[in-house]
Amino acid sequence: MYDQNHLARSLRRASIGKDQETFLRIHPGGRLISYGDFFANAEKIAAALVAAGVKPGDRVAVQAAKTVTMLELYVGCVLAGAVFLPLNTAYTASEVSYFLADATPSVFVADPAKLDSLTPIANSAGTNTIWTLAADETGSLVDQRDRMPAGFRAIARIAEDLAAILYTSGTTGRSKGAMLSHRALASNSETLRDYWRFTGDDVLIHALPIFHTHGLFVATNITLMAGASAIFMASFDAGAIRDAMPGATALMGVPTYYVRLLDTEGLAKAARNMRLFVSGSAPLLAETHANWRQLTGHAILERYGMTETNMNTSNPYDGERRAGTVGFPLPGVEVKVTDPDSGKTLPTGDIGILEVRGDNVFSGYWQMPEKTAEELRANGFFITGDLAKIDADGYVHIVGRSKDLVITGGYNVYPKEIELLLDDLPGVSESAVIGVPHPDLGEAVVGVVVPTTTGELDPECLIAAVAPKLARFKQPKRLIMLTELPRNTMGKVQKNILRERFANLFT
Ligand code: MLC
Ligand code: AMP
Repeated sequence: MYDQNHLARSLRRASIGKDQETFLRIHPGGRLISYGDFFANAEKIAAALVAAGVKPGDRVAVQAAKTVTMLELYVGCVLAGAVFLPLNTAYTASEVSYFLADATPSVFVADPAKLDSLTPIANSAGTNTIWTLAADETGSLVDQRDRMPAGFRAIARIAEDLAAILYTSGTTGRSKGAMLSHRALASNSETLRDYWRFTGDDVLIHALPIFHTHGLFVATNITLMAGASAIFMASFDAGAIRDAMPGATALMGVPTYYVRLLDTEGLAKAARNMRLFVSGSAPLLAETHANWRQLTGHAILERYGMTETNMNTSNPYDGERRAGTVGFPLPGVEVKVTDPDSGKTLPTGDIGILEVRGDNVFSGYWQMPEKTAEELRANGFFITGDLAKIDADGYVHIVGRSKDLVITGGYNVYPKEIELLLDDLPGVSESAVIGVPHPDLGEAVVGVVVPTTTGELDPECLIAAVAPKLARFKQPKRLIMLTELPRNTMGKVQKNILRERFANLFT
């Protein structure tokens, strides 16, 4: 029934004939979701979407708590040929407004608690079908689903058709929608399943959010494609993850997970029979890698990816997992390090911009052909904006970023977006937003503000003033007042000097 739909086929293949087996075990409570029930519900949602007028290629946006129904909606979209567009639950109404206006979805699924504020926003984006989904798995999406029969025949989709759009922040402050094809998602997750040896016997601890690549396309797709099962946690809780380990085989997390888990009692014993710990989305400190190994005996497997590309490189399953590196290009992925000015490939060991090519790479930015052309070369190489080197043994090292980006607890924050808001406030002459080392989050967002000469500014008031427009994780953890910003001879703000000066703010 899924034969004609590229990604649906790939997601379903491993669980055919295993309808009674468990796909998800919900934590807390232990409720079991079988493969059969999960796909039947996804089929019903696909039928509901089609009944609501959703056509292939239409966007279906969702900003809702992590639930099984949201995963069913994802697969339902794939089956209906729609483009799944999940949004971070931390986004404020003002942020959501941008995404809806840009993507003009046919359907928007919202948390019922936010319905009043988001309905007018969705309506002005031309979206009139608004369904709700609450954290307790109730809402009109569920009602729509339960009115429909299962057995939906997946709409035919070829490899190039879009399956999802995920927004990634942009250096100019405007977020860009990365268009991900059926091929990009299917090929990458299948590769990862095999590279990391996932089988039907695996039990993954799934604590990541499902509105980003890591929790959705890595953790969820791999589980489905292996016919494995997952312990499905609505949010991160270090104690709950530790307690789940004896009944699990694998964990995927951002570095903050590992830092926090190291602080839990009894970790070594709990982790004893685990098979695999994967880290990514932000740099894992070599120190965390070493501490983890010493305590648990496991070498964390670090991999490197992006919203635009899914996963590009991974440390080996069998060979040496080298701390401070992101391993080797995955099968089917080419990487090279190029000179930022000439675009020429650099010799082994030299630092330059990492470029990647493969089936995993996105199809471009939604309705931004100029941005697409700037970052995606005609020959298929995507210019990641990450600074890297490849050592003599072939290990890729991410050594920095050429893009002005802060990664805090695995979430990306583009300084420009915050600087634009700060600069608009009365009494602010200019601002610079930087990331500085933070023991828990890797990097923390810090704002440096230059007041107008007359102004007396209270940092707390400034943060409060931008808060309604910024998701919590983007808000500066600290604001510092300076009389001027350091600039080079060209007049460009020298953020490196600010980063050095405030490097010890949190450590
Ligand atoms: C929460 N806060 C953060 C934050 N997360 N601040 C900065 N950065 C973050 N990442 C805020 C909270 O709102 C709260 O604010 C305060 O910080 C402390 O909250 P907490 O309770 O300690 O945070 P918690 O809810 O536990 O969240 C931390 C976290 C979470 C690490 C579990 O951020 C998380 O799930 N990160 C994973 C992100 C992810 O999935 N990234 C993958 C992207 S895909 P206050 O002031 O109200 O107390 C990608 C591609 C790839 O990058 O390669 O994978
Ligand atoms: P995102 O846009 O949220 O997908 O974030 C992608 C960015 O996260 C990459 O461009 C890198 O800068 C960073 N990243 C992901 N994985 C790693 C890693 N293992 N080490 C260092 N940086 C990483």
